[in-house]
Amino acid sequence: MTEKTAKEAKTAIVTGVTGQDGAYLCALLLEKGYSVHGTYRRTSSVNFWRLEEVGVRDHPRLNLVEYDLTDLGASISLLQRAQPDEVYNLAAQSFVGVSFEQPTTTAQITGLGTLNLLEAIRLTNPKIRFYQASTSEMFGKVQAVPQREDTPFYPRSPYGVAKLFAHWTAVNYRESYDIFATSGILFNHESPLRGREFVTRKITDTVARIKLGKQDVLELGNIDARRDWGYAKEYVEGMWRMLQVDEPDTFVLATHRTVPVRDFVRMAFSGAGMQVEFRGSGVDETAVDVATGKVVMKVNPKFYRPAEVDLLIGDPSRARDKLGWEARTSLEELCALMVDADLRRNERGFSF
Ligand code: NDP
Ligand code: GDR
Repeated sequence: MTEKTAKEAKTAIVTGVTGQDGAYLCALLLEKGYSVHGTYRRTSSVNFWRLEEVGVRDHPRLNLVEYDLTDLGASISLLQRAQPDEVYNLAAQSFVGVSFEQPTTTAQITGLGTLNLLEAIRLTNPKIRFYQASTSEMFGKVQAVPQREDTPFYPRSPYGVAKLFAHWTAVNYRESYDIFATSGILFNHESPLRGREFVTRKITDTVARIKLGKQDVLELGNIDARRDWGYAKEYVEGMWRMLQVDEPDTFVLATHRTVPVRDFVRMAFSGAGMQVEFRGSGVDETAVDVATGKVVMKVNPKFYRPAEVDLLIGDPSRARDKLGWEARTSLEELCALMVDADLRRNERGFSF
């Protein structure tokens, strides 16, 4: 895999550039010499804080474009104007919890939105290379451990179902129209840029607030759920690699380690210099600060989901063999860097 010279510099579209992965991927592509068209949605108060955090908000090769994935016409004109070599489709309604409350919106953005982009590629320039942000949520009620590219899918949420539609649409466009449509089945990946609604960041941000005396208790849902958590910055490198190989394919990116939410809670408190002890079980389970005897975490059933994904653990062998990609940062290191970032933000008095 060779770096492109400035003369051969490519153009990429990154949908969802305001999100966690969008910001890291955008920074990576700019570093590699790409021109990037990063798409964001028109809202009354657009927020580019992640692009600011990765230092590319005003980069001369970054063009920020208003775009909504649900609009086919907008997808066609986006491609006609940008003339990209590569499209990374990261835009989605990506929060599993909300997908139960807004299933139709989720299906329209996360499912049909992907179809719009692929149709736009088919109609304008089938040579464009396309990356689809697929997910371990497609495995849902898991049919095998660990999960690989050929493990049967069984999604457990409207989000998982919508992503499965998008995944098969990408495979179908690959097989029907010879489009370079690659699907990366990524397991959970986190960072200080993670949205605060997701469990790891909710934990690290709240632990920082508890440590600084700004909050008393962290409230969580199902802390028995197990996830395979990696570092987002490394995962976007895997996305890029997937579009540099000769053939489109499907790849799992994961760490091959699974940890319950409860252990991440313990790790985060420990990262802030606090030791906690878990007491009770089920809805009555709490975590107590050993130094003070105060309850610092409790379960609130309001955060339970109608259907849960209990256990995820991925087998990233194909990515290692074909892309030379491997997760490097341990969960302990990742948790520590998230806690540190949230301590600093909360000390400064604000946190996104
Ligand atoms: P985020 O939720 O942080 O970002 C999602 C992005 O999609 C945001 O920029 C959001 O814009 C944008 N978006 C939402 N709706 C639309 C729309 N209708 N039109 C255009 N853009 C829209 O997600 P992540 O960065 O964490 O994830 C990136 C992708 O990877 C997502 O597709 C996600 O489902 C998938 N994925 C993520 C994993 C993870 O662990 N992070 C694992 C596997 C897959 P706005 O800021 O306006 O809301
Ligand atoms: P997930 O991530 O659903 O795996 O989807 P999330 O962090 O939301 O949940 C992980 C697990 O933690 C449990 N949990 C809680 N979750 C949240 N958000 N808030 C809580 O208070 C809480 N308490 C317990 C959840 O029930 C779940 O089991 C993420 C998203 O990024 C998707 O877009 C992506 O596709 C998948 O990861 C892979």
